[in-house]
Amino acid sequence: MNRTLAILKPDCVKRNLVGEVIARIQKGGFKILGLKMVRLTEEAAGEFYAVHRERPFYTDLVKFMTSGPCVPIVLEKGNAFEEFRWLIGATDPKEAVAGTIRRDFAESKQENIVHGSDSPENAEREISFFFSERELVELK
Ligand code: 3AN
Repeated sequence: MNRTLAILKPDCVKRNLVGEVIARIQKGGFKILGLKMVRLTEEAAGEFYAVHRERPFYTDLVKFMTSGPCVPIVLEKGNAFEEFRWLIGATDPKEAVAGTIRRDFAESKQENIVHGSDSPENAEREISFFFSERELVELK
């Protein structure tokens, strides 16, 4: 078992898709270890996406991620990050496989509903960005 971080992005919250997306995640066999709703500041969003600082879409990405509340969720499953990347699909919803969350709900490469960590190392770094260990439950 290992952990990954999902973020239901501001488009997901605004479009009232939080429940539907969480249902997909739970049906996919992921256990929820922690969940909250937060409004990211510009500074926090900039720090979270620091790896993309040089990319042309960075400013718009920070603007989008601070445009409303989002819902970070800590998930547990065997092979969590890879399995979750499969469940959400490619960054560009047009390229995402049928039945994936982004293919079914996302509107663009930027407004693509959900974030998923891209490695176990980044998952742990991203989890600690949003949650302290005492906020996470232990599943037996
Ligand atoms: P993913 O979320 O699939 O891991 P990353 O990490 O490459 O994709 O990008 C992080 C976020 O930046 C994406 N979720 C998306 O919101 C935004 N993004 C990535 N590529 C583009 C792009 N070409 N144009 C606009 N936004 C993008």
